[in-house]
Amino acid sequence: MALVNHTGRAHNLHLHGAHRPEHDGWEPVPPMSESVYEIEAGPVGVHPYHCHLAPLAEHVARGLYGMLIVDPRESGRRPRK
Ligand SMILES: [Cu+2]
Repeated sequence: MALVNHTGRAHNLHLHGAHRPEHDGWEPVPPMSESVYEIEAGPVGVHPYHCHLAPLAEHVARGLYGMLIVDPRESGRRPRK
């Protein structure tokens, strides 16, 4: 997954999940640049991510967060009732 920073401030994409430390998203991505995070989809579940630069609450309040949902490969996600 890639973070393309078209803003005038540095951001990053800190991942909460299983991945190699060098792709943990702590490094700032300067304005008008991008960073690619190499991660594997797993384990099954919900993996939040967010910008982790100060002031963190401001970055998150402006919507710099999200989640990856990893479904089981064989069975997929059960239909909602
Ligand atoms: Cu940010």
